[in-house]
Amino acid sequence: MPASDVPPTHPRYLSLITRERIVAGVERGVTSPHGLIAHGRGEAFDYLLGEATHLFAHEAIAEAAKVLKAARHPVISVNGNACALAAGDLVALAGATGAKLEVNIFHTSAEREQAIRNMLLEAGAREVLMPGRTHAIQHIEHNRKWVHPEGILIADVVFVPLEDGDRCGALVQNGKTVITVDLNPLSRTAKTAQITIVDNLTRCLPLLVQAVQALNTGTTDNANANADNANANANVNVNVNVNANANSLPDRTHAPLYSNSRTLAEAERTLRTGTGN
Ligand code: PTJ
Repeated sequence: MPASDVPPTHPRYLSLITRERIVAGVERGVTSPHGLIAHGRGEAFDYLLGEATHLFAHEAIAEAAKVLKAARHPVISVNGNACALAAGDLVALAGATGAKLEVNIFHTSAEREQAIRNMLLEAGAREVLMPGRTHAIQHIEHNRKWVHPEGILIADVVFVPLEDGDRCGALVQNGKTVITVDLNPLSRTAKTAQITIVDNLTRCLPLLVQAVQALNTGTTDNANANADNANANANVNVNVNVNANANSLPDRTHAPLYSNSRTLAEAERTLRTGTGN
């Protein structure tokens, strides 16, 4: 595919460039053709959410960072869409959390599993676990049941962006704490995971890495202290700049304890009332 000739000044530049990453993923054998459809669905929800990282997503990101940091054996489960969109950030998250990266795909293909592994290695991963065909989690029938014995099989926390509902439910039934990223707050995955970040993977992943790094270095309070207190009210929908950095993260000092059902309710209300834009 020719390099993009979309100028950065195009009003839909980010969206179009992201779309090209998914197309390139298909051409490279990383992403399933079905992934194009999944991406389009994500785009539609993102459009309705104003293509912004809302306060409910920031709260889920902060909770995810804490849970990943406290995990004994965290694993990042990578599929074809996540890899094409964010290989570098997934590797960075593995580095920050000490989590293992494991390939796990819905649409069965040994070649694509290998292509995903290669792309993660190119992005700097030191180790990428493959699902194999010897160990499986329970409560699921299709290809996604296969796991690595040193990865998802023994994981206590699994970060799995763009998951399908069946496997998310199976992971939970297998005793895992599941953190997902899904722009659709109505999906079965969103409702089944313990933590759902309703945001675009490309926006929230750098923020999640940053949140974990802040926990690692003990700078979380400083980041929050610099934040705009007006954003702290969890009952108000706040659009946070797409390129938010540590100094623009909202202050959650007085936010109530994390609740995934509240996150989903706020995301759904934002969608239905059109207040995302
Ligand atoms: O590589 P494979 O074979 O594992 O296939 C991966 C896909 C994503 C194709 C597969 O898991 C699938 O079909 O997923 P679903 O059931 O379509 O769910 C994808 C969910 O992710 C949908 O709810 C989309 O709204 C959401 N989504 C799509 N793109 C993004 C997203 N959420 C966050 N960020 C995105 N960029």
